[in-house]
Amino acid sequence: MDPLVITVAPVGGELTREQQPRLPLTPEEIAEEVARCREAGASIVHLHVRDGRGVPTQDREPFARAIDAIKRSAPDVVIQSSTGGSVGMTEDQRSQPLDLKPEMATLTTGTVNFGDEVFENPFPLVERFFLRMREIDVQPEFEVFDTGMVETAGRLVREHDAEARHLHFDLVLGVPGGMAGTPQAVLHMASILPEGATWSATGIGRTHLPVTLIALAAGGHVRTGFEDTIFYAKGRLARSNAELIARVARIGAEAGREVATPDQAREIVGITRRSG
Ligand code: KMH
Ligand code: ZN
Repeated sequence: MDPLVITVAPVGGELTREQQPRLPLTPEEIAEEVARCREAGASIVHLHVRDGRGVPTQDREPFARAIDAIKRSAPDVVIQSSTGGSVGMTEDQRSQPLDLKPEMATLTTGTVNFGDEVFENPFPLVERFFLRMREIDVQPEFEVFDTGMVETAGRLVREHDAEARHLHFDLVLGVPGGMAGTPQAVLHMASILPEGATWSATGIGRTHLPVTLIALAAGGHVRTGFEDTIFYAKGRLARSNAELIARVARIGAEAGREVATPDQAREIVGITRRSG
């Protein structure tokens, strides 16, 4: 099996300090947290940022400030900017981080109920994001919440990607409204991915540990962090994102999956082999 790529999602697009008092908000706080996560075994950071009041934003400037700070605190980490943003943001808002040409960016390939709200991703929007990423050479991580989104990723590749570049997916399971965060769901999703694709998985909330464990055992990679779970165990808030990363790294090591370096992660997810 490949070394284990651990992605940290330290901020999220919806979470508040009221829910998780250790949530990093400023560029400096985010960068310091990413450095601790890098130390603990993370090789990719899935990045959301906040404005000066701590409100989620997709604006270019706060993204640039956070990325500059991360490049100082954890220079080798892979930065994966969110294009999902927060529920309700417009396409123009969501696409701004792409102006900074990150190495990688998320691409959710369908609409999903998101608790009481709707995370809207109609096909024309998804297609525009995909084409823009290909044009500026940003590797997409297909962020899929159900099987239909895998089908849509396949359609994008069939219609627009004659060169057959490497595909990487993140299975986001356990969102209220999306697919369940069960071992069976992880294995089913992994079984329908296009041939040769790599994948990571995360379970939201109480589904986090089962999804993590099955992904590790099945040869997938893992995402963790406050965006996905604010708890370390039932009733006990995580002390930091790094605490969550360290647990995955420990379990991975016991299971024969040493953590990947950022350069190994680049290779595995297709950043450095994206033309071949
Ligand atoms: N905040 C969610 C609505 C992404 O980053 O690309 C969307 C999200 C996905 O977090
Ligand atoms: Zn996100």
